[in-house]
Amino acid sequence: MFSQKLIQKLKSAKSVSVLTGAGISAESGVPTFRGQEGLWKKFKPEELATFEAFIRNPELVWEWYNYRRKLILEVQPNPGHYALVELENLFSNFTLITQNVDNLHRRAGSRNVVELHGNIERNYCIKCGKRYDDVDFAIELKSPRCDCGGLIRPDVVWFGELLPLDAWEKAEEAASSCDVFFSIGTSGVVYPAASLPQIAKRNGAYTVEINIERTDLSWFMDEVIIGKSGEVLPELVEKLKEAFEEK
Ligand code: BV8
Ligand code: ZN
Repeated sequence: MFSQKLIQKLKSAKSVSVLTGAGISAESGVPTFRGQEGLWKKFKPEELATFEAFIRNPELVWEWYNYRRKLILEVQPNPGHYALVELENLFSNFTLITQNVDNLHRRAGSRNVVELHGNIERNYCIKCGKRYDDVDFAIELKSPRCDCGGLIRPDVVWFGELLPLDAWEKAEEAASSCDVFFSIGTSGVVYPAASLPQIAKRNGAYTVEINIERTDLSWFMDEVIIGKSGEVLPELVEKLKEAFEEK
């Protein structure tokens, strides 16, 4: 399943960066955005994941995030998340960049995590900035109103909003300076996150895609591995550990 070239590249790699999307959480039971059972099937992104939609109907958008928060609290990280924790331990310079807002990488034990699109377990008041980061409290809230009367919003990046600058800078730096770049479980539709594999490629990284199907990014990747991340990643880690043991 893995080319000798990939194993060699990883054996000699000083720095490895990974971009994940909703696909890595699919085997935990979290619906992806654009898949068959996708989150966007019932709704349209512009109807929910935008500031305008929130201002127009705060309760509806808040309810949608609470539906997702409840779902996320009931699921567990899957072998794909845990394999990335092991991969992080094999390299001195490892950056995990995620588009996911489900906090599953941190729950699995990943340490150097760059959350490009925020984190659904965090919230803040758009008027006074007060934080509401207790996810149980958030789930109890029917209407997202702060003590100051302002609206409380999820700490995620909506369409049309800028990504957190420090997160984007870390992600861009990690993509442009790594020897091997993995794009895992993302359809490569949402920008600027989807430009990271190209940035890595342009800067000389060996680029690898792991997905259950080809995507908009596949055509320029050095290697495309078709398979479930929860199965492919643990196997890759095993192969890599064997390769590291060989003299
Ligand atoms: C911005 C947080 C700049 C909220 C999200 C026209 C062309 C190009 C770009 C644009 C355009 N019009 C607008 C834009 C910009 C827009 C964008 O890219 N739109 C797209 C839809 C065209 N981007 C933005 O607005 C970004 N901001 O550009 O600001 C700006 C701003 C102001 C002024 C000037 C400039 C902000 C984007 C962030 C949006 N927020 N999420 C929330 O989650 O509620 S995006 C949302 O989609 C999630 O974060 C998600 O992670 C992300 C990407 O989706 P994927 O993760 O890839 O998930 P998807 O379901 O699509 O795919 C899953 C994949 O997994 C599939 O390939 C599937 O095959 C695979 N899979 C399934 N199972 C498995 C698997 N793989 C492996 N194993 C399995 N078991
Ligand atoms: Zn407030």
